[in-house]
Amino acid sequence: MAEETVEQRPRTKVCSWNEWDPLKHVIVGVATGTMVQAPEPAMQRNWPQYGFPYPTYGPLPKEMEEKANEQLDQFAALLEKRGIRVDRPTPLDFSQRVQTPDWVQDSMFGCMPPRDLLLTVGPEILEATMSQRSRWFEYLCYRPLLEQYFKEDPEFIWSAAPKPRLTDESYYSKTFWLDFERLSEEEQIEKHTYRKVWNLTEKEPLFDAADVGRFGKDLFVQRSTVTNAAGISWLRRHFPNHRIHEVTFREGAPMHIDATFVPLRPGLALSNRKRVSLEPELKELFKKNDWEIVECAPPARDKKPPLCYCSVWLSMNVLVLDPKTVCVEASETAQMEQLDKLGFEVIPVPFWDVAPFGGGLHCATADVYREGTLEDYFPKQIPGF
Ligand code: DAV
Repeated sequence: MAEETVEQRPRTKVCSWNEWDPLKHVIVGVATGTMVQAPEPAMQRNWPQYGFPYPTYGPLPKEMEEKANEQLDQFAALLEKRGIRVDRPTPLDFSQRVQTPDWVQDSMFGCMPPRDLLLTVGPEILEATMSQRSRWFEYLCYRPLLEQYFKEDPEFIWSAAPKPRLTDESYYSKTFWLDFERLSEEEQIEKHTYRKVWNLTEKEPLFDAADVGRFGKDLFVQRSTVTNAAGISWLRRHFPNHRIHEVTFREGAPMHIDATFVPLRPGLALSNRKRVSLEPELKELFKKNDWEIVECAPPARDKKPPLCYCSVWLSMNVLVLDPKTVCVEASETAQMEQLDKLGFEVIPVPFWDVAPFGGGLHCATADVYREGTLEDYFPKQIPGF
């Protein structure tokens, strides 16, 4: 019998410094078993029009799940056909009740959006803290892959941010989202976005990986409903060789930067036409370093689909395969045209059936390997930003 050793033949390389270098290896999520989450201090779902009034919870309908998995499988096959290695997570039984010494939570969530959880920075994959109890154990879905990469790539740095306690002290209110829903978007922005405070307290560092936009040496991290100031402070100390820029956009309930501010290639980023940056320094920094920021095209939809917590701006949640090639959701014709005019080969990918399971093409993926090196794309900095 072959002896098991820690270090085996290096079949795998983990490395990715930005969102645009040539993609060679990626994780694509799986929709199976995804839940409308049971209520918890971090989240209260209330979708009476779709059969899930607060506080009910349960799996998303099977026929929706089948359609989503079909689109995910087709997307994975498309990437493989282009020579990109694709791995898939292992779903757990997300309907199970989970607990830690501090709390009991009646359901988990799912593993469609690996981007939320896995932050790849160079040879490192960092498991984010997450901020919802229903997503506390989600990292387990990715452990079979991370264990394999650890064996196959002797240079892979595998790390996890401190697991948060997520006691009631991490939240201002147990009914935050029920109350928040009653505010108009202008009230949400006035009361919360301008103050950069939603339901997360600063008790402990909390962040989702998808609030980080990777531009080489510069990481742009969004303060959001799932990422607090302590989370950003933790990231700053964890990546001392990077420059971490905290950013906020004019939007009621920000969650994840990848439908708001998205790099396309060196010198070019796509910004949400509605969600304006609240830090003038962001624009200044880009201008100073000869980066162009273009406003995204109008989305194809004016309403999000049933049971979907993401917005219509998934239209700009694109996956860049290399600086000349980009995957865009197939019905987002205006977005496709705009990227075509900007010089990209645009690959249309049908993906809206995946949205209720946690996002678009960027959310549904996590980089393992992009060819390329760490570069400084913003040598002229703005003091204090
Ligand atoms: O703006 O709808 C989408 C990203 C979810 N991972 C939004 C957030």
